[in-house]
Amino acid sequence: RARLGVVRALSAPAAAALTQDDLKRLAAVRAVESVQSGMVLGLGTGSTAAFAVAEIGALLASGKLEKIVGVPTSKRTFEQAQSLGIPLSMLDDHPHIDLAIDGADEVDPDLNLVKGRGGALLREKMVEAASDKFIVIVDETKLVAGLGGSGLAMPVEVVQFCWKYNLVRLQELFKEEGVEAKLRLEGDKPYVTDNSNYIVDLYFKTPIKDALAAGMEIAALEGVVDHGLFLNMASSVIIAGSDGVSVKTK
Ligand code: ABF
Repeated sequence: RARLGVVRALSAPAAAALTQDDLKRLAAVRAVESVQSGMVLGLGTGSTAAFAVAEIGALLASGKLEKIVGVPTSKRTFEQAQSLGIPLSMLDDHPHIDLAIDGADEVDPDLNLVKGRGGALLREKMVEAASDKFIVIVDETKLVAGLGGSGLAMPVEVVQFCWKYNLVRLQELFKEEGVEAKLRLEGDKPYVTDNSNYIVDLYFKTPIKDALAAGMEIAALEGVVDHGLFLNMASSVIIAGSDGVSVKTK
């Protein structure tokens, strides 16, 4: 089980007045305290990660940080970071990343994650797997007792070719659990990832019993590119909630 680290409590009335965005920003700013000049940084995707990218941009602009190189996990993040003047690169040129900071959709008590509801799971997993340290930043709504337990999507990125075939195979894989598989849409068209793939969202009715086995079975299907189970990857999780900011470390 993860260890609960430093807790920096906010006073109750102050915390109660905070919006969800305030909590995301608090977690993001706390994570950026670990950034040091000269680092190669994995830049996450999503509304929480965007606060971290903004903070890194502000610290660079003020001269408090120098010589940072960012490796973005999506085209969206690339555009945000570029607009803030953060020097950018790719894994091809910087295959070793010092620290990645990113959000998550679900965090279980062992710091395993569901990610990818924002559609960027493949690049996130590649960049975060290449990182010495991966700090996850969430507000307290992302905490679950078991992955898949929120009733929301667990995404699987699949090639476009015969996507329906894979959707059916994914559904059959979890037939006993009664999982529903749906092609992710954007308007009335399939959602297309930055890597020109589709996403099949899996909806579990109960938490996934064995996430490691589930991840391996999903990944073994030909035509599956990757899935949103990020197991044993997070070094620590920063959680902002009404009681303050807490850090859970492996
Ligand atoms: C990324 O953005 C994803 O892995 C996850 O799907 C999503 C979380 O978004 P938000 O921070 O907006 O809740 O971190």
